[in-house]
Amino acid sequence: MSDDSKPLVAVIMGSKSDWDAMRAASDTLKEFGVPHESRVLSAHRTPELAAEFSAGAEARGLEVIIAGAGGAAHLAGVTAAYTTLPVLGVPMESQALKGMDSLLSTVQMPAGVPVGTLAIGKAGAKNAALLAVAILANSRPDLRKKLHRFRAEQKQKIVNETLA
Ligand code: RP5
Repeated sequence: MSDDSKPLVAVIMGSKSDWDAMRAASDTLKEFGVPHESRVLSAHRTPELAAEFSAGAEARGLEVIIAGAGGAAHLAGVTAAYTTLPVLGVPMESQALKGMDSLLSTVQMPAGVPVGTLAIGKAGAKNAALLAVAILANSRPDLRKKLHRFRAEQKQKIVNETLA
């Protein structure tokens, strides 16, 4: 699986100002060699584009969508409204409320249209990518192997930790 083949995952975000955190999702997908695309799409500022993108995602071959947004964060919910692909929401850390607004807006989807919500900010972005890899790995043994290796290396780093 190479990075430049047809994207399996889309990383979308409400504003370019989200990229600092959302880059962690893209970087992690890159590490796993998962072809993906990253772009800005806003539920508020470009509602038609967001709808068009989400409605066409499955036909384009995408399998998972990661959506980061902050404040009154509707992007993940709106995306999920237009597709049955798994949508992973990442609440951005907002200035006013430190991301509590984003978290509640993203996580509290009424029953019927799910959004899998991750932690606020960079940790959530990275975990969204790892979860996307885990979803893809259900039908891709090479990715499952990479996930096992990732966990083993992570464990080894902790085991090797020394405190001065
Ligand atoms: C949301 O508004 C974006 O996801 C971003 O987190 C927040 C602020 O956007 P900017 O004003 O920085 O463009 O739509």
